[in-house]
Amino acid sequence: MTLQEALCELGVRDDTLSQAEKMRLDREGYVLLLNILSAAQIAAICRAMDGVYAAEGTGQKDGPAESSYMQNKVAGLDICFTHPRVLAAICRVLDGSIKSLGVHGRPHPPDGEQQALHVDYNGPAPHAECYAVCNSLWMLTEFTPENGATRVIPGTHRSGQTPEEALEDPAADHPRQKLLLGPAGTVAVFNSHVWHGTTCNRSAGRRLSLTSFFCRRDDPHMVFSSALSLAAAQRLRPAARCLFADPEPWTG
Ligand SMILES: O=C(O)CCC(=O)C(=O)O
Repeated sequence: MTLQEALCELGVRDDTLSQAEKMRLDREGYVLLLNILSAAQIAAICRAMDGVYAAEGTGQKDGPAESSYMQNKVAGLDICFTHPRVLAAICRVLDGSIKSLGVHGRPHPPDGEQQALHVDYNGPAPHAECYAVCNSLWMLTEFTPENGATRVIPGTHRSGQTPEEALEDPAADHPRQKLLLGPAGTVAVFNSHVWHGTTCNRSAGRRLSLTSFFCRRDDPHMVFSSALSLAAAQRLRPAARCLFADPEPWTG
């Protein structure tokens, strides 16, 4: 099955995103997609992820901040790399040449830190609007100004610079930063060359989210084995499996 056939089977069409959404992604580097998950889907995803977090100590004192490749640890997250609206947005940024790099969860607990502004790429800065990476941030609780919503600096995917190159202190607040805010069930798709990062969680509750990350299918800086384990590959239908590209299964 070709990638184009897979995307078509998963429901991605030229008009899956509105013109305004496409323009926002192009110019600002991000777009908010509302009502992607229902309350029942959110509850099921949170239950599955909490089992992994409890086993790994993710988000707990001295535990890791993030749990990686969660599609290999639990079933039930497949919507995060197969939803047509999200895939259409990823395809817009990566010119339709996409490869899933898996699903990663971040419980961002109370007092969770403000990350330094960063991009999700180690290769050279993009030029001629040819981008290598694109992320989708799935809000599993409401994202508010108090609970550590992700900040982005609009338009910086076109700056040709990383925050480390351009800023004296990438961890500091930035005068042009915008917060990605929305109710649970919202997905923010952002060009991963946009400068971004979590803000500090000053609320009493966890800010639950996951990221479903993609790269350009043939990017030379993102070449490693598939992000999909053999067991997960067997669970998926061919169109979903095709998004992961590599025949070699994930080895951890
Ligand atoms: O969870 C967030 O707010 C953003 C996470 C992020 O930027 C990252 O882990 O690279």
